Amino acid sequence: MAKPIYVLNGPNLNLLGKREPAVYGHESLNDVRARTKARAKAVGLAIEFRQSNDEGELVNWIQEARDNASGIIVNAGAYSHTSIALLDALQAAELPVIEVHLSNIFRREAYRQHSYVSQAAKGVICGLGPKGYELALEAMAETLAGTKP
Ligand code: CA2
Repeated sequence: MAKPIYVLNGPNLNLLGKREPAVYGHESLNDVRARTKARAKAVGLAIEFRQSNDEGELVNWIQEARDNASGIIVNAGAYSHTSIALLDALQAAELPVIEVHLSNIFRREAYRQHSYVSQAAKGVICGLGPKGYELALEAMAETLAGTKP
């Protein structure tokens, strides 16, 4: 059995659908999990979908992914803009990484317009809401199948 794709979500993403719908939409993180899982199944992949508000826990999960996953899709939330620890862990994982953001970080505050995570990512999807997770799954499937350089 192929190893799953780790889909890792950072701080405050557990609040999705509960506040700030104008920025993040109406879907809960559980809704996002369901659509991501369905898309994964459609492209022949399995996912391990997790969320943590704790930077160290995210680092531990990325280290775990090195042995147990075939790729990482990550929305590191605000840690994207601050965390060299997450960047180091992602680079050490030596796995394909795709970064996702629900909002278009380039239309927002200047402090959201740089992501450390991006330096470890094969690609970045932002501004497309929960659909971005599905697109990341498709891109990951193509990457793992070797059909995309
Ligand atoms: O657009 C994204 O996906 C973000 O990663 C979301 C983060 C934000 O810090 C990043 O700059 C961009 C925030 C996570 C969600 O925060 C919420 C706060 C209140 C209500 C709902 C979600």
